[in-house]
Amino acid sequence: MASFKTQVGIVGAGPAGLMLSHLLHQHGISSIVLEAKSRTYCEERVRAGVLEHTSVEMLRIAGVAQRLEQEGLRHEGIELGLHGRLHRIPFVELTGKAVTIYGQQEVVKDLINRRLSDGGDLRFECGEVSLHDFDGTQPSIRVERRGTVDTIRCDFIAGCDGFHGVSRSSFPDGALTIYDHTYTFAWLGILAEAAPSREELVYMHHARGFALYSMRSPRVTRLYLQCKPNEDLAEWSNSRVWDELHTRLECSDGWYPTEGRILQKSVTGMRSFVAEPLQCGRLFLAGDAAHIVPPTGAKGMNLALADVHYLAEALRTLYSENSHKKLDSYSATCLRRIWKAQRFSSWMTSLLHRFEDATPFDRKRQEAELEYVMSSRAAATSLAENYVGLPLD
Ligand code: FAS
Ligand code: PHB
Repeated sequence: MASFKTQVGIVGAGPAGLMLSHLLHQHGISSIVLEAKSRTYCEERVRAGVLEHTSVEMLRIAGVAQRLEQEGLRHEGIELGLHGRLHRIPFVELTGKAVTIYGQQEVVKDLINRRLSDGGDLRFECGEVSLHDFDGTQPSIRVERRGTVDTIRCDFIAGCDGFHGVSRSSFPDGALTIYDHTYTFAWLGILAEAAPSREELVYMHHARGFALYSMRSPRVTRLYLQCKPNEDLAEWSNSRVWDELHTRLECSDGWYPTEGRILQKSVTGMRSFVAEPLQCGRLFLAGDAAHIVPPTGAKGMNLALADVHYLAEALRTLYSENSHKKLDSYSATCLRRIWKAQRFSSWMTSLLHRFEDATPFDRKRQEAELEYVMSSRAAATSLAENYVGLPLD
């Protein structure tokens, strides 16, 4: 039974928890990060791949963008597709900003390396975590592992433990208002050892379902197919996956994705979820612990980074200026950005996916909306400014 003291106890070593710990360190604020999984697991978990302009700026200013700037792929636009016809959305021309393709696990690796080289206290495979007294003035985190219980006394707790974590479920009954929508489809995603054969991402609307062509590096591509939520991967041989991708992504210019060895195959559910408020006493939620967006808008990781940008700034002003102003408005500030990202992500999802229960009128209306976005500079600019990331206010 050991007892530790720190200013901020952080649960979860995903992009949110690690970036928060780093930003706090830069402000001279101590933290301990508790992570249930091993370091290797966190560094190898394949998730998001698109960094907004806003996130790249944040990582650059925080001094953790060296490898990102060397290995990240700068993309100045995306392509939307309908009936095999592609239309490019030129981000830089429309907004002056671009996005960067850089795997989430690479961001996690960079942050872990930096925290450890700065002497950060990261505890992987930490054991069973429980949160206490965050409605009082001396919150604590109990960590039970192999029969021993450690206690971490802290001023604040940051719940950065994702959707299935312990933090949100620690809120008292009735303290949270939940907004939730689960889609009737999912994404079958693959990672393939195939050099990208197209410069930019392709978002394709197809009668058989949505398909996305993305990438991770000059040697690895990432592709997604709309599928059933309970899709059985055993029914998807590698050749069936490539055939379906070929069918949905074949373009009128004759392009279709280059095949390669499939390194990873998974099905990811689609939901839109927000828990309000993001604060209960001295417990603050950030990232997937408070909100989930469907990945069509590539907002997941970016929202998590934005939350901790605000939380770190709020904690800095408290500790250095003894001002509670930003901490008291943390939840409201994040929720303004979260709901804009929810709107954009569900709009992109409804624009590009096949809805089984759609009427013929719905289908025509959906195609007309996609045609409009593919032909109107105003509509393309709206998509572009949301995709590259709205400014942090
Ligand atoms: P994370 O989930 O990344 O991190 C939370 C951490 O807390 C994890 O390491 C977890 O092990 C730890 N933890 C959980 N419970 C704990 C406990 N009780 N004690 C200690 N630690 C605990 N977004 C996209 O834009 N594109 C994508 O393609 C994409 N794919 C995704 C695929 C999947 C399967 C998932 C789940 C999400 C995906 N996302 C994608 C969204 C993703 O990028 C998230 O938004 C992002 O990981 C959020 O980061 P965090 O909030 O840090 O949460
Ligand atoms: C990805 O590369 O994993 C990716 C890209 C764009 C999305 C979602 C996922 O909208």
